[in-house]
Amino acid sequence: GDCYAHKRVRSGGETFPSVPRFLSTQRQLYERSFPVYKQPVEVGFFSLDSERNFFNDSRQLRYYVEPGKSPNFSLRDGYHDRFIKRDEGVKEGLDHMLRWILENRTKLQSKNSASSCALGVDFVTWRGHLTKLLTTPYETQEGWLLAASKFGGTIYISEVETEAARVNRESRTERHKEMMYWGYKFEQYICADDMNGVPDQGGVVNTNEAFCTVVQTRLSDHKLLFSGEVDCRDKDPRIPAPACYIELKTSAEICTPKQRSNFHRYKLLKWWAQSFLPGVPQIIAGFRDQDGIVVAVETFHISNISQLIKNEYNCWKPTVCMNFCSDFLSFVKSVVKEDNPRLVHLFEWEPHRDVMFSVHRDTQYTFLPDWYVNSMES
Ligand code: 0WD
Ligand code: CA
Repeated sequence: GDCYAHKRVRSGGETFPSVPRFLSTQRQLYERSFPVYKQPVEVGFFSLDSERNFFNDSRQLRYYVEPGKSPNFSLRDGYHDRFIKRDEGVKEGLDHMLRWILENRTKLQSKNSASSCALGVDFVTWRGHLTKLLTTPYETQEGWLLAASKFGGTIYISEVETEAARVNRESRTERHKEMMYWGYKFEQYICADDMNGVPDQGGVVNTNEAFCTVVQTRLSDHKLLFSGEVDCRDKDPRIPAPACYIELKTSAEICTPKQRSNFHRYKLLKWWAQSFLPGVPQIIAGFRDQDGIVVAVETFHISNISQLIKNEYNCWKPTVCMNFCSDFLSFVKSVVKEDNPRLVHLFEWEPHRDVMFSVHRDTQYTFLPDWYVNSMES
């Protein structure tokens, strides 16, 4: 037979010495040993207030207050009268992270002084973008667009909303809009503003407010600097970040074996990927019924999740997620060679397809702002 046709390749289209033009997302190609992933180190944090103003401090960090096993929280409470929603039409790109980098530049540079590039890292991005990469080999519904620019030796990666995502966002049902509020309301039932405080369950939910950790780590030979939003921390001040952080989630209550299987196969994949990346060790999940009443609260330890799912037939594997992400970042490095903040390589992926890219010089895709470029160059 023709063995060549059966040979699986991760990336292709190459005619030496030019670069590959695409990257496969087929799971089998990434089933090898787990890549090096260094323990993430928190190098800083920042806060966004109720008007989305940036502060180079932890003023928005909240403290976890244990809710009890079956607390009967109503997640619908306050949706109509005590809810201020962030304007999702405003695309902030990497701006808050870039602001943090500018204000903490000397700290970063002295930490990474042995390196050739200005910041001493290969990639700067949001944690959420990396989560999408980790789950790509298993994603069958939503594609993504990631813009990449190289500047000062570092590649910045910023998401571009797909057409499909924009259509979805603009056509949400009233029920869906309300359910999006439920996750934030759950946070309010469980978080206090002060170490010795109690949750203010009658207060306003404002989704402009955020506390973000900035971590540095390495995946294979890729040095990463990324930021992610953190819901709250353990009250014990002796636990260092990011080990003290706690991710909060809500999910529909599980009543049937089928629902349990779907939860393991799809939801736990996303939860694992998101928290594993910054080294957040646990998730507190509120399971709610159709009417938005929390009927059970459960803790998931990130380090146990891969054991939990091992009984599912044909389930996701952490090693596939991490190896795909590592190979994608290698692919980006091989493609994005020119150091130019106005040049964008747009990486594009649709389910059941390969990752592809296109090149855009000085277009609407350029995302590194002049205030950042000018300040870094001076
Ligand atoms: O411009 C963009 N395309 C994005 C900007 C996409 C995603 C996030 N952001 C920004 C925002 O400034 C936000 O403050 O990143 C911050 C959060 O970043 P992340 O931690 O990297 O994002 P992700 O892990 O996807 O989400 C963490 C939490 C979510 O919690 P749940 O439990 O639902 O995963 O951040 C919130 C949400 O509460 N969140 C967002 N907040 C603001 N803008 C966004 C968003 N686009 N997406 C999720
Ligand atoms: Ca959350």
